[in-house]
Amino acid sequence: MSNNNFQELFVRYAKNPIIITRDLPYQANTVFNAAAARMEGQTILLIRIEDRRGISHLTVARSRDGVSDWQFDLQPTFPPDPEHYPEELWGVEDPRITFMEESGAFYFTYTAYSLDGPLVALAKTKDFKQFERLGAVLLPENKDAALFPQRINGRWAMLHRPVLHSGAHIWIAFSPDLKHWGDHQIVMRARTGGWWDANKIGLSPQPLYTPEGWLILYHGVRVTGGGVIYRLGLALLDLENPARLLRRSQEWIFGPMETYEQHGDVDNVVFPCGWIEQGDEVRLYYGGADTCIAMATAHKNDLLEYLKHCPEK
Ligand code: M1P
Repeated sequence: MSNNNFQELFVRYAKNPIIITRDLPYQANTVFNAAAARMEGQTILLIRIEDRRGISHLTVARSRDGVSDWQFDLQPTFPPDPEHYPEELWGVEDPRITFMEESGAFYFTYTAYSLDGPLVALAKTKDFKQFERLGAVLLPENKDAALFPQRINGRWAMLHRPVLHSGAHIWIAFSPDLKHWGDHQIVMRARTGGWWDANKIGLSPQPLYTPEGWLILYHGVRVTGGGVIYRLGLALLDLENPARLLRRSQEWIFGPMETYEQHGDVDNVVFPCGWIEQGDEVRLYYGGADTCIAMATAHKNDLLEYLKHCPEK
């Protein structure tokens, strides 16, 4: 149960968690960090499953109502393929799906865990049955990437999170063809000192279009004597120039409070990789404590209204 009086913007689904490892059709260690999309009246989750070696793959789960009666692929849908893609040696993790209207295809970024560290890779699908890999697009150490759904001033754009000498901040890159990326710029820095999002942040799900700007949900990592705490904040980026940060929440708006978020393979983690819009409602799919998948809903207007009261930048 919630233990303070903050008016939660995201309301947890009462029957969380919606997917646990025991629901899967095959043995695994954990299920978490799912990307989400809607296709043909179904919610599709591309879920991260860590096997009992510690290596992750992605599997598709489908549901009509987006919370129950999940139909899982019976085998890993998108297993690592290190023979053809050596960067996938230690698995594929944390996808983020973006539907590209221009090509009518779903593109997804994912973390390929290479010998030289995690890097950003890209793939596409039209049906979540057949997949085309576009390969590694950003060097290690980099992850937490997602594409924008449309070209911006003629170029594709992607948010990403390299780890640098100064910390882990959110960057943007642009591309003429989704393969060659450049014009790198920093969008949002991790705060410093005692802040909840000091030193390390990362994009959570894919950016969402709103008439007021690109809506961003990001995670901030607080390192404490008892371990890390992963919490979520909001931001708004300029529609025409998404390298420009318009607003950013000062407080976290969602954090681990329930048992399934506080205890698991990694305690005190909420980690969303997907959200879906249904009218004004936004459904957020997130990993709880790196061990299960949970869902929470918010109203997009409430998120934007909240951001309006946040300081500029
Ligand atoms: O254990 C929490 C998360 O840690 C990593 O996220 P990040 O590098 O952004 O801090 C990832 O391994 C993620 O999968 C995991 O949920």
